Amino acid sequence: MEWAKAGKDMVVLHCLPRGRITPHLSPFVMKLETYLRLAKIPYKLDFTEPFGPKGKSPWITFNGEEIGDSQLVMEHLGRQYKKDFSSKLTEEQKAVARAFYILMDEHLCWSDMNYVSYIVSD
Ligand SMILES: N[C@@H](CCC(=O)N[C@@H](CS)C(=O)NCC(=O)O)C(=O)O
Repeated sequence: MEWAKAGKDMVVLHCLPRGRITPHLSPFVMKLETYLRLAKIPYKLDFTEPFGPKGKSPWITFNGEEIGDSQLVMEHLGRQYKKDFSSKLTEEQKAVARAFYILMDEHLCWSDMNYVSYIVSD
């Protein structure tokens, strides 16, 4: 497999190219790359194959596995590297965090797309 050449324990983050005046146009890539940097997990960027097996971006390859969806990737890497930043939360706090994540990822982020189209068309 092409991305296995990246080496053991190296995350390859596949995504669209960076924005002109933002680190990235995709909020999902912003979230995932911020997590990788905070968790100090080694990663490389790939802009040549931005859409993964499920046709969405971002996705990663990691030790021969292909994983899509920024949240599932963070949960997977959190377990692998013991870098789950929610692990110290109570069950109630985890439930609130999950509600906010769904509000942001599934609903509010799409209103941000007006801003993205402004940047792209500028
Ligand atoms: N839940 C996914 C959402 C990813 C997503 O919707 N990415 C957009 C780009 S920002 C995409 O790939 N859209 C293509 C499509 O929906 O066909 C995640 O967190 O990674």
